[in-house]
Amino acid sequence: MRTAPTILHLDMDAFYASVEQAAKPSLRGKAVIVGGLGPRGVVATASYEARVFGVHSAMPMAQARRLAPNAAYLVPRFGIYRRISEQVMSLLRGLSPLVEPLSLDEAFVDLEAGGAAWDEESARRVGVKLRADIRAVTGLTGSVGLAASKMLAKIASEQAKPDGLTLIRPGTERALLGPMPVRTLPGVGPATGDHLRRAGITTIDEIAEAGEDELVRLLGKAHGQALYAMALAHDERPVVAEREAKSVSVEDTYDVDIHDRLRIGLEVQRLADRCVRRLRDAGLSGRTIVLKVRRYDFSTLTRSETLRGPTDDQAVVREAAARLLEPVDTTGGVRLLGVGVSGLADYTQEDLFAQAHLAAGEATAEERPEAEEPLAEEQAAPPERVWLAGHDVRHGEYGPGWVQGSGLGRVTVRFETPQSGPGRVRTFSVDDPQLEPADPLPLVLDVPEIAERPAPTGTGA
Ligand code: TTP
Ligand code: MG
Ligand code: MG
Repeated sequence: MRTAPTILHLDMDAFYASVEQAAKPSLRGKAVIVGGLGPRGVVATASYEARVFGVHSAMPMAQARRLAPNAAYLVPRFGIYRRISEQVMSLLRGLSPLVEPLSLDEAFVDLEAGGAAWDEESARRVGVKLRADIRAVTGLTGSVGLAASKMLAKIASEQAKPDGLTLIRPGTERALLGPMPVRTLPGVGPATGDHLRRAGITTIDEIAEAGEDELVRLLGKAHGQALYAMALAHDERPVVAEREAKSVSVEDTYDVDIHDRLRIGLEVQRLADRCVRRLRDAGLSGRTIVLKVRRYDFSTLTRSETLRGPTDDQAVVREAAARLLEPVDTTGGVRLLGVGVSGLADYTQEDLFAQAHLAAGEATAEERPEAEEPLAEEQAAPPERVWLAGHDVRHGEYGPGWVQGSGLGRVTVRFETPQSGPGRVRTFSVDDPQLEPADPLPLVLDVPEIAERPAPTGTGA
C-alpha cells in the first residue's frame, strides 16, 4: 500500500436533491425528496433537511410521505444531473489521468498518477481546491475523502459529509476502523451484516479478532479472506480509469420471426450464457442485466434489472433475463433478442453474501425501480403535456418556472429561476396554450475556466 494519502474519493452531497434546491430557490433549506411519485415509487434521494425525518434512498415513497408530509416531492430530471456529472468528472480528469467514476456523483482519483499530490500536505491542498472548483462550476457541494487506499478514501468522504473533507493519515487506519460497524466495509450489506452479527461479530475489530479461518468458515473462502484483509485495512485495489466498454452485450437477429414462447425462452438463456462468457473473458462483472426484444413490427423494448452487486455468474444472469422476459408480450413474433450486462466493475463491491445466495438460486434479486434512468431505447418520450412535479416549463406571459403539482385538470407552476429569489405560484388549466415544457436552466451562468491538469510539480518537493 502507498504511504501517502493520495487516493481521493469524491461524492456529491444529496446529489439530485441539491440540484433541485440550486435550481429552485424556494426549496433551499427545505426538505426535498426526489424519486418516483407513482404508487410503487421509491425515494432516489432526500435533501439533508428531509433526512432529519428519517427519509432515505430506496425507501418506499408512501413511507416518506408519512414521515415528511410537508416536504417537496419531485420527479428526477436526469438530463441536468448527467450534465452536472460531466462537469464534475471533467474537473477530476484535470487532476489525474486515473479517474474511476462509480456513479453519476462519485469517483476515485489517483492523485499520484497525475503528479498532483505526493504527500499529505499536497493531497489536502488538491482536495480543498477541488471542492472550491466544484462549487464555482456547478454551484453544488461535494465531499472529499483522502487516504492511502480506495476503501479508506471512501470511508473518509462518508465521514466528511456533508460539505467537508476528511484525510486519513497513513498509519492510523486500523485504530480508526476498529470500532466501526462491520457494515462500513465494502462487501458487507444487510445479509452479510446479519450473518456476522449472529456469530457475535458487530465491529471491524471483532472481524480482526475472529481471525481469517473463522471468517472463511462463516462466509466462504473468497469473501472471508477479502473481508479479513479489509478489516486489517489492507486494500491494494488500484484506481482504474474509466472503461471504454460501458456494457457487454450480445444479440441475435432471426431470419424468420420466432413465435414459440418456449423457443424464445431458450434463446434468451443461450444469449445470457454467451454474454457471461464475454464478460468473464474481459475480467468484468456487472450489476444491471438488460434484455432487448425487437418485435415483428420493429418496435423494440429494453427492460433491465439491477442487482444488489456486480455479478458474472451464469445462473444469476440467466435468471434475471428470464424474469425480464416474463411480462413481455411476444405474441406477434420476435425478430431480435439481446442480453447485456452494464454497470461494470472489476470487483464485487456490494453485498457479497447476498450475492452468493442469489447465485445459489434464492431469488433475492432486487430491482431498483425508478432509481436508475430507464435505458435509452424505446422508453418512449413522455407525452408532451404531462406535467411532472419538478419539471421545467415556460409560460408565455410569466416566463420560466417549474411544475409544483397537477391534478383535476389544473397545474400549479412556481415562477423562479436558479438566479432569482423565491418565486410566486400560479395555477393554470392543464391545456393552457401559453404553457409549455422547457429545458432546464443552467445553475451557474458564468462558469469559470478552471486550469487544466496542473503543470508537473516535480517530485523532489
Ligand atoms: P448517493 O451519492 O448515494 O447519495 P446522495 O448524493 O443523494 O447523498 P449523499 O450526500 O449521502 O452522497 O447517490 C447519488 C444519487 O444517486 C442520488 O442523489 C440519487 C441517486 N440514487 C438513486 O436513485 N437511488 C438510490 O438508491 C441511491 C442510493 C442513489
Ligand atoms: Mg452523493
Ligand atoms: Mg454517490
